[in-house]
Amino acid sequence: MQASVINIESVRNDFPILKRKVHKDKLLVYLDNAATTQKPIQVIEAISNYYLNYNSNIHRAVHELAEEATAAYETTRDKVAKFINAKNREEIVFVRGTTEAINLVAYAWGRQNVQKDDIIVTTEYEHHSNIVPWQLLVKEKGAKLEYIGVDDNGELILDQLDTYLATGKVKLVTFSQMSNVLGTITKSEEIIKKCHKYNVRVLVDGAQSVPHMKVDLQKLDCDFFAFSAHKMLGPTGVGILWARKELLQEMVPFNGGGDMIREVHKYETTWNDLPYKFEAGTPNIADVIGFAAAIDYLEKIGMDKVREHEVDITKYALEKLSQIKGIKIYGPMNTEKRGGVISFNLGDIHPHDLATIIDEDGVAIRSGHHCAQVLMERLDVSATSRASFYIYNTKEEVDVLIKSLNRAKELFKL
Ligand code: C6P
Repeated sequence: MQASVINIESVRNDFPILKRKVHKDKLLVYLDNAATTQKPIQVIEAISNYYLNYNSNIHRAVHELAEEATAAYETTRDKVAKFINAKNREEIVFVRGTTEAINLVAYAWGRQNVQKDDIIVTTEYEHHSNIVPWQLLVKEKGAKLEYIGVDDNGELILDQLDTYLATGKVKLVTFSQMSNVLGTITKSEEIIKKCHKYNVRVLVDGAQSVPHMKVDLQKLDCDFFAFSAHKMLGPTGVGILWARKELLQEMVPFNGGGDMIREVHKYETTWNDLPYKFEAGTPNIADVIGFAAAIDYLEKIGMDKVREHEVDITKYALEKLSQIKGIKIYGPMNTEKRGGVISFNLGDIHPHDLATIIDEDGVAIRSGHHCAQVLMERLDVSATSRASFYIYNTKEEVDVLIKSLNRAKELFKL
């Protein structure tokens, strides 16, 4: 195995699924990490330990099991706050994922703050979850949705933001800190500074950034931030909405029910403290507890090393992929500007056909529109193939990908 800043051999041993064979005898080469990552044994055990030993509802009963479950659940909140350097633990709201976090803001903040003719600005490289909630909101309010365009290098055309801000009508600017298709890392701090000069709120979609690089929310200085546990070794069904305390205090609840109330009377209810005001009903206790083990795992490696490893493997993959005749790679080629997500098309082979062929060799990639159809329109394609890396991937696995792509080329006589 080629050298890396991460002890890959030891890391891979923590992921039972990586020993799995697919199509009878092909060792799994998992390159679909932008969709969801695999889970280390530590995360799997944290979840089963909860169910085996202290399964209980939280924030309600006083028995020992309930106390243990509540403590473990709240420990995850502290770990998340530290991981992203949030100022206050009350600003960390557990939700189901990035999608729910953005919908929560569009509903609870957007419906209170966005009026007719106001503008929400998003970008052409957003995931559908950072487009559709805003479309719903602007339709309801008679407001407008505008897009920052993407240039031919896969980067945002930031001059367009200046034009929108100059109208004085922008209420919110939102963007992904890393594109899930192009891998482009957004110039987030620059955008946020500009927006704040105009007193415009900013929501950052961190679904593809938090798993892969150090994110410091106090430095970033945005107003809302969303990400998902399952893209960073954690379980599915857990996500985080972070928002400034003052904003969460002003916002109306998203869901009504248990745990989010202080007092309920026949016709009036008062709200619980933050963050519980936004966590109605029995939450996903087991998976929130499992998420803490994922954070511990990443912190033990160190996010700087996670990034360094991915830059190294991405550089290698870009070099090797570029040598394949007929390939078109999307997004910046400079690894300082991008993360470990590489979208490409090979001749006129449909991405689904390509993905099916290389799956026969054990290589799992994603093909399709990647929930980014606005970007597909911009790129003038209906779909792409996408390989995406994480801490356990190796250059040898990139070699398997390349070999498999060459086999597909031969099959299609390209
Ligand atoms: N992207 C992908 O294969 P959820 O599904 O709520 O955990 O995350 C949604 C989401 C939001 N923003 C970005 C930038 C994302 O990449 C995703 C999820 C996956 O690219 C699944 S579609």
